[in-house]
Amino acid sequence: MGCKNKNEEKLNTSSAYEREVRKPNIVFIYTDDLGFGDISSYGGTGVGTPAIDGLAEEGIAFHNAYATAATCTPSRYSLLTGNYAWRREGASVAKGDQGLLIDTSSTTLPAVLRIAGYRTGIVGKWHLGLGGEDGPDWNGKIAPGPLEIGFDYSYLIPATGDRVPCVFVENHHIVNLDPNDPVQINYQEKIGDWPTGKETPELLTLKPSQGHNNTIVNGISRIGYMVGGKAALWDDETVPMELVDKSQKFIKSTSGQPFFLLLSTHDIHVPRVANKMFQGKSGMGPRGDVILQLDWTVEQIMETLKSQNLLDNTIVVFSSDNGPVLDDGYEDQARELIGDHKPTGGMRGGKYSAYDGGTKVPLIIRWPNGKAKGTVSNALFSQVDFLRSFAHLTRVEKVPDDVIDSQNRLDVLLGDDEVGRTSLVQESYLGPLSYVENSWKYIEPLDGPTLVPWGPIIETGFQKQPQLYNLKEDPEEQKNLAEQFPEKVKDLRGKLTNLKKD
Ligand code: NG6
Ligand code: CA
Repeated sequence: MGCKNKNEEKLNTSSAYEREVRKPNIVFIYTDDLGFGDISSYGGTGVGTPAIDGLAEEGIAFHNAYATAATCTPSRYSLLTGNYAWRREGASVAKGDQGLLIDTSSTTLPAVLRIAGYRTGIVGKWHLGLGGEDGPDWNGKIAPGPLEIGFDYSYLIPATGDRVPCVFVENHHIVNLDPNDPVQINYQEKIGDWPTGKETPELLTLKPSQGHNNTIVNGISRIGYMVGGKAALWDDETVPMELVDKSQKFIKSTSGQPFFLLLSTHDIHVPRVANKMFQGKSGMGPRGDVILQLDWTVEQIMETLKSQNLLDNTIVVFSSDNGPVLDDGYEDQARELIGDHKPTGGMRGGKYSAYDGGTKVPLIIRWPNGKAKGTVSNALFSQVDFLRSFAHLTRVEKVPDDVIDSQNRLDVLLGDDEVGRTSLVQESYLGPLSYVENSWKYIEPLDGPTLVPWGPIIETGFQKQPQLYNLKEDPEEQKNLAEQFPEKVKDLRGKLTNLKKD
């Protein structure tokens, strides 16, 4: 038998495959605060997630994939721009009236896919700011936003579910806004006469545990003050149904042109308010119930693709923007009812943290035609790489130079390269950056609180001394080897410093 060079064989396989599924549709389901250990196929024990597990059975489950940051805004910034968000001043957790954080002249993932001929849409959580420097004009044309950075269609939760305004924005306008009842928003002080959680806690159906005591909308007090726009308010219990409905409409309106849909779920972020279908069904309280609800979302999307005969030419990606958190500001018993379930899968830290629990997230890709079906990949991958990888997949030859951090890792995504990146950076919420190279991880020394100060009981990663862990031998980051390997510390610190200069 003729002996083919292994690399050649690999190349042949991928290119034949790529030719076959050239310009597949891409449905990217980006969840919020879902931990590595929250889904059954990643070892979660608390809640069954059959639809998500089904994706893993039909695709590749990545066990060494990272969001770039331990909070939402910077992770999403990286996914869309192909750059680390710490390069952009102010790209930390965005306020609800923040102006657009992505420069409209920058290269973005949707813009690249549009060049490749795709119709591009985003449905769900945005949290990257809207409008110019002064923020959005809520009652007029809300721009710039997704439509100015490469999306053809958008249906947004403007910031987060726990930040005002609690309204959907479709393309440039608030949905169902009555011009006689304009929306007013203030993040500094109370405006209008709508009750607040601080003044009238007796009106609340869900009580805050930290912050979240400003304007009450639907019995839940939020971050920020709001008045007006009554007819436009969303109903927390049907937000996922609304997002599924808009996603289905986007998918169904395809006319043969390939499409990219970013479905950015509100689940499982706070406030965790499950629809009646899921209330009390998980036995783990609202946090478990909204995991079931998230699984339902995935099921609905897969059924839609199936009924539209699109499964054979659509890539489905499933991931999360940062690690998990239990008490994130509302008394929803997440901590009390967690039982043996381990949302981080046993990793140290969680949302906000410099430890791996903050950024190592589930990532599943289902390719059409059963490519690498049912496999697990341990290749090192960062979500910042989607931009160049999908550019390569869709034959966009020249990605402009403003995309600094993204690498073409299509072979990893296809399951053909089991090594992946050699290094990546993780951004914690309050300060330290970490630099991972192969199995080493360096966390820069910084002075600050060792626990997230407002109450989620998560280690931040702050330590005055440098930290060095061997992730292969010590994935729980328990044994700081910095003193034992000073040269390694010096080497990784130097590399991180150099990267910051790029
Ligand atoms: C924090 C909020 C938290 C959440 C987070 C952003 C408080 C006490 N905590 O400031 O509830 O909204 O910001 O989460 O206000 S993220 O997933 O969108 O990054
Ligand atoms: Ca998040």
